[in-house]
Amino acid sequence: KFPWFPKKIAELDKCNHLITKFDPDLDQEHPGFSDQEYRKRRGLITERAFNYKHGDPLPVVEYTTEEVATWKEVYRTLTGLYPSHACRQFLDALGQLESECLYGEDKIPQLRDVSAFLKERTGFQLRPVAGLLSARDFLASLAFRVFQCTQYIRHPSAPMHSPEPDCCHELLGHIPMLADKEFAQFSQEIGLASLGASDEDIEKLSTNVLKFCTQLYWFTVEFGLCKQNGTVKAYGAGLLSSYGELLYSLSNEPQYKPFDPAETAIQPYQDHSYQPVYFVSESFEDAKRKLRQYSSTIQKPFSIKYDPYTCSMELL
Ligand code: H2B
Ligand code: FE
Repeated sequence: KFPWFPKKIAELDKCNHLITKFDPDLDQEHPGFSDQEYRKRRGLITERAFNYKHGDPLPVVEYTTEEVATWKEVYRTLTGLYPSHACRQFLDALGQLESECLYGEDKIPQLRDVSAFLKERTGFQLRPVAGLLSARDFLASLAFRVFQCTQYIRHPSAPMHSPEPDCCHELLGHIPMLADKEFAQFSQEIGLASLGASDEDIEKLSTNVLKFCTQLYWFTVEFGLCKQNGTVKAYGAGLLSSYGELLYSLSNEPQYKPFDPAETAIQPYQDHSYQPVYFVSESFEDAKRKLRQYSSTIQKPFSIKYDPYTCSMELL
């Protein structure tokens, strides 16, 4: 027996379980915890995400002057580092987003426009989400090439760091990479591997499939590094949206390991500070090949194929 999982894209409406550990209403460490105005504003934005159903037009948020100022600061600081620190695929996509006037320091991009941009390139589309989603729900949406995006912005007192995902993290960290074909496919395949994973541990993984996929996602999509022309560059969204960790990850302080799914599965991770270890991929092609090789050894009671014509899962 395996847990329920979405078979059709519209069933992502049921994949809405939030994790509240970094919520500004509950987490005293959150920079917005004692700011009533900020929490009220967040509430307005997240309410629309809560009520969103598949097929609805993506909500348009009228950002305030203060919110745009936060974006501008983050945008300026990070774009200064990208040419030397970000991988080629990221820089290419960011260049396109800027030349199509979707990205710039003066306005926060709208999910609606960004979703259309991605759909044309890799078939990925966006869905609004109210906060940090459970790993199961988050990974399930990737299997449908749907990326769940928050729309609120971090607190103005801490523009360089956010303990939880916010629109700077999604738009600057994740979106440009999702415009790359190889990377998009890699992301979808992590999602597919997670579907219907039971909570029982598998001896071979020394953990369960869901945790395996979560760790894999963490050390690649969020904190991955890759080799390019003999140097190491960043492609993980957690790095590309954090000035401090982007610098640190490419300094000589942290430890590097070659990307290997079995290794990422057992590497403990940090969600309160910088990672002590990063995994370096040879290329996305190579990462995808290793992931496939590895996930083909995971026994599931069924095999699954995504049908892009009907946007549904075929169980074989
Ligand atoms: N939820 C949201 N809203 N954004 C994320 O980037 C995210 C998430 N990442 N839930 C997930 C968890 C990731 O850390 C893994 C799969 O647990
Ligand atoms: Fe993320």
